[in-house]
Amino acid sequence: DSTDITEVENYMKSQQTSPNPKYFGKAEGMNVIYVSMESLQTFIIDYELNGQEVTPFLNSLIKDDQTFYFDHIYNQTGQGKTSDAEFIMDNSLFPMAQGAVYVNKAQNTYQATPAILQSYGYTSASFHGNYKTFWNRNEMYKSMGYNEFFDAEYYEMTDENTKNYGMKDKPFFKESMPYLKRLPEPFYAKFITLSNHFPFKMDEWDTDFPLAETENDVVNQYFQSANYMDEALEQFFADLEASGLYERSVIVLYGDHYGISENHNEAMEEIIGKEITPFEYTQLQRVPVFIHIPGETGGEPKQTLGGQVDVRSTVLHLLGIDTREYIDFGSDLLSDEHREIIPFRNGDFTSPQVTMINEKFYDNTTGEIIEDTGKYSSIADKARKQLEMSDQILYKDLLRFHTPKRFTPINRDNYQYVHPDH
Ligand code: GP9
Ligand code: MN
Repeated sequence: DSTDITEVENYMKSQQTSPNPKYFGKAEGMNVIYVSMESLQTFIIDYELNGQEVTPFLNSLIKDDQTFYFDHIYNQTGQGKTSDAEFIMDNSLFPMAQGAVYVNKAQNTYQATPAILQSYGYTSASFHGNYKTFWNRNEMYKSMGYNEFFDAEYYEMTDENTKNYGMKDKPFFKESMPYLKRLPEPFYAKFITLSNHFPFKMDEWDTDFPLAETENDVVNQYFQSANYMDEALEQFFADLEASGLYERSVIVLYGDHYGISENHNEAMEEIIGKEITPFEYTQLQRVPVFIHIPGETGGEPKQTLGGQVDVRSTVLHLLGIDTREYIDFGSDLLSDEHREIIPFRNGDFTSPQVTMINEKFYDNTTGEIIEDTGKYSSIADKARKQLEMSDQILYKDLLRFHTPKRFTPINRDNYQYVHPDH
């Protein structure tokens, strides 16, 4: 019923973050390229393995004038992993507490980024070197309004080019370029990398980067595999420059979720040189976010506390799009009004002073447990409220009743992802 959407709409009005006039519209009309960086966690940025940088290209982007780097963004994914991260990025809603929203709620009504950008003349496409039915993407993409889906069928899935779920990142980006160049501009394109996936084992001919030297193969291999992704990204950026697209595109790179689970804490303690308490484990849930904007000055790494849910309004504001019309749980990372209560999908949260893990509050400065004076549980209530509202939207399919101005609702029948040879 429609009273529920009214409640959500009123809540949104009370939560609005005004765009920062310094950045609003600075990338108006540009192409938008997102890269989902498989399993990339923030701890590995600037990390040196025996004096050797693991991600030299990403590290160089931090120093690049035109890149905004955020080092305090927490992943908010649940069991839907990569697909949850995609969902959050495109919808600014939270994924589900159980199961994957891509699998369970693909038929719902959404007002996702590809659909929003359509009314501004954009074409959209997703690129991924795995088959289209994985994570039910071919169904969910219809609801989100993706015009094209370049899945495994568009790539040379040879033994040499693939491992684990599909394409290795270097051939994936290489083979994507001709398709990307053919898209009408402006476009919104999403690249979902794959080879830095658990258990991170590489084919020896693909790398000469050393393994880490803990007792744990998964952890050791992670460094090699992350280094390979970094090289693939460097190659992609070079190809974008050569094609001319680089100068007319905002590029957003984000880590999708953790790569190394708590089963590997012992080896990870060696890596980060600290005991992994619940508080430290939460710090490991940070994922890097880079936004490259031609002609803008990114400055020093930004410690703004945020979640993946905050990226969409940041980007839409850069494009000069007012997000007030949309149901959006995020808050522009570049705004002075940015909200810093970051819910995690399990109901925990972090905020500037305090982090809640399993009903316990931790002081962010000391990492020690602290008593609540009542103040912290009221922050917990605010975090929970956001998750509850978002859950209501998914369970009751409430966006059916929300009608933003300048938005054409998506008709799923207009979308299908069939390779031309079929
Ligand atoms: C599979 C890829 C990896 O297509 O997205 O999925 P993950 O296991 O990381 O969710
Ligand atoms: Mn993933």
